[in-house]
Amino acid sequence: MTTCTPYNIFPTDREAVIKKLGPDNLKNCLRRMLLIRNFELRAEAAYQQGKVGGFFHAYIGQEAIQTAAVQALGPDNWYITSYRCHALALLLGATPDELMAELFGRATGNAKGRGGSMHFFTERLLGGFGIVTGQVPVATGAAFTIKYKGTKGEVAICFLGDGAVAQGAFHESLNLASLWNLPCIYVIENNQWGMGTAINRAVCVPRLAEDKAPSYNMKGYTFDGMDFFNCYGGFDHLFHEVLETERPVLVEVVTERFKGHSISDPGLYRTKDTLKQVMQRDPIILMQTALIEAGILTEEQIKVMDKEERERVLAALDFADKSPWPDPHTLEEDVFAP
Ligand SMILES: Cc1ncc(C[n+]2csc(CCOP(=O)(O)OP(=O)(O)O)c2C)c(N)n1
Repeated sequence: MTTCTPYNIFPTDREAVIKKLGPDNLKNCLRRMLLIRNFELRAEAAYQQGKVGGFFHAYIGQEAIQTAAVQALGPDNWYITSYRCHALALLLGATPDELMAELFGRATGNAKGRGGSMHFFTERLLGGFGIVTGQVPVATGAAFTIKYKGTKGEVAICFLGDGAVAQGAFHESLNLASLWNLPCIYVIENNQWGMGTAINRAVCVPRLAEDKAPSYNMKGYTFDGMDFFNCYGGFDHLFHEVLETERPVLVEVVTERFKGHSISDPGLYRTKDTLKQVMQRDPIILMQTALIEAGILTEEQIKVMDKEERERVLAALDFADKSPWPDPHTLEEDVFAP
C-alpha cells in the first residue's frame, strides 16, 4: 500500500549559500550548467544528422544536481554514475572536444571512440555504466578502498536512477556499506521515470531515501533537484557528515527529465501539458533568476555567458567532425578479456 507521506526536503537558506559560495563560484556553476545544456542540445542535433550512433541519454532538466554535488565535494573523490553521464564527465574536467569526439566515434574521443555516450570517464569518474545499478557495487568498492587505505578527506559518491533502487545489487551494496561503515553517498536522482514506467508503479514506497534508508540503518535525505541552492546546501552538509561519521547516507533528489528516456523515446507516456508544467521549474532558469535577483549577474551578462558556452560546443563539433576514425589495426588494443 502506498501512502501520501510528504517529503521532508532538506532545509537550506539560499542567502547563506550565496554568501558561502560568493559571486565567482556561483557564476562558474551557472556557466557549467550552460555548458552541459548546450553540449547536449548540440550533440542531440548531431545525432539527428546521423553523426552520432548508439545510445544517447540526455541529462537535460537535471543539471543542478551534479553541478551542485561537484561544487560541494570538490573533484578529489570517487564519482560514478549511470549511462546518463555527459554532465558528470564535463563537471569533472573532460573537455567538450574529447566528449563530442567520443560521441562521433573518433580516435580522439574520451574512450578512443570505443565507448560512446554511456561510457565517459575521467581520472575520478569511474565511468558511466550501461547496466542499471551496475555502478552501485562499484561505488561501494571505491568507498571500501578509501576506508581500507585509511585515506582522509575523501568519499565515494554514486548517482543512480529511481529505477535502480528495486534491483538486488542496490540492496546488497547498501547493506554492506552500512555494515562496514563505508564513506559512500548514494544519490538517487528521481526523474520520475524508468524508461516509460512511472516510479510509483515500480517501487513500493513513496519516498525513496526517507522510507528506505532506515532499513539499512542509514540516514535518508531528500533534496529539490530543480533548486541548485537546495542541492548545494544538502551536498555540502552530507559531505561533512560522511567525513565525520564515516557512515554511508542515502539521498533522493527529486527532479524530472525534460527529454525522453533516450533519444529514440518519443515520451508518449507523459502528456505535453505535464511536461510543460515540469519545465516551468527549469533549474537553469531558476538559477539565472536567483543570480539576477542577488545582483550577481545581469540578463545581458548571462546571454554573453550562454553564447560563449555555445561557441565552445560548436568548436567541439568541428573538432569531432575533423577527427580521424580509429585505425582498424587497433581493434584488439585495450581489450582485457580473450
Ligand atoms: C540490469 C538492466 N536491466 C535493464 C536495463 C534496460 N534499461 C536501461 S535504462 C532502464 C531504466 C532505468 O531507469 P532509472 O534507473 O530510473 O534511470 P534514468 O534512465 O531515469 O536515469 C532500463 C530498464 C539495463 N540497462 N540494465
